[in-house]
Amino acid sequence: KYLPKRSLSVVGCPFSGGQHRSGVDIGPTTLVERGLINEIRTLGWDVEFTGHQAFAHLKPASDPDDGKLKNPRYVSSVTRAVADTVGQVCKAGRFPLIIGGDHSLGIGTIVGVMQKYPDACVIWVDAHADINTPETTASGNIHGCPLSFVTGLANPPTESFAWVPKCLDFSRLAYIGLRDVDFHEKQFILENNIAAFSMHHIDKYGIGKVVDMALARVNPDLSRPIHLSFDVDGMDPSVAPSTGTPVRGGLSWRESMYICEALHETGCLVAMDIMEVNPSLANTPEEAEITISAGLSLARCALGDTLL
Ligand code: 4U7
Ligand code: MN
Ligand code: MN
Ligand code: MN
Repeated sequence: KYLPKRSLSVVGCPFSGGQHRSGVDIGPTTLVERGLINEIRTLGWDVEFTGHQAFAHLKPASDPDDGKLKNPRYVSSVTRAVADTVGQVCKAGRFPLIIGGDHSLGIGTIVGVMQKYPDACVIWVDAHADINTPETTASGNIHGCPLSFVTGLANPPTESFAWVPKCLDFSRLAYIGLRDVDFHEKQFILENNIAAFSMHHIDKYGIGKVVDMALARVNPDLSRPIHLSFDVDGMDPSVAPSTGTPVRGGLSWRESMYICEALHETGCLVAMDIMEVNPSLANTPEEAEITISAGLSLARCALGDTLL
């Protein structure tokens, strides 16, 4: 609907500054090494990939906490650069496939997508709600905060993030897969009437119905572009163990792929994040392997790998 040409740019974001565990920065390099580009080409996409984003030069010599927030300047510069890149890709009529990296990158991907598609909705697949504010975050890890920054719940979030526009209305955000939501985040979701489908709803209604209900809330006539932000910890640790903040009781392999397939089917998908793949946290080679396969498979399913 929005991208008649099937052209795509892979935006590799080797970045781990939004949380404290190292290794999530090798997520994108590993996905590309394992054949991501070719798999997408096989689906008929014209794929542009000119190497991963370089962030090292954005790291300040000193980056003291901003209130509770950790690495505030570094996360701010990196997400700002990502917003620029994603904005350019979208404006060129291409689909940005952003591979992380930790989920603080979502600040950049959402701001970038909104530059071209200001009325886009966001489907956030995650065990977590990632909507802590600089005041409510217990960890200070910015990967738990991106949605408070872009929705304006905390805007401007802090001095270091003064550039972030309020660009996502609560009525255009839907969660799928939630099961580890902090106390204040629950209040924010309820107070702002955000569409939130937890694992409980998936058990109750099934994933098919839940995707329909999520779309009915944020994109009832399929008249809006969709940005899918997929945190692999939304998946169950049995199928995506290599991630920084795994939570039991998550989406099965098929439920995860179904979400991507169903969003592809809408014809409205204009951008996708695959975040929090951290191969270095695997306890066995198999754990890394299945998590990387999951990442590759999510991309294929969202990009039109269908049998029928
Ligand atoms: B992820 C957490 F407290 N809510 O704020 C926090 F439980 O991008 C976790 O979804 C955030 O992986 C997880 O630190 C961020 C915590
Ligand atoms: Mn997340
Ligand atoms: Mn998460
Ligand atoms: Mn995580």
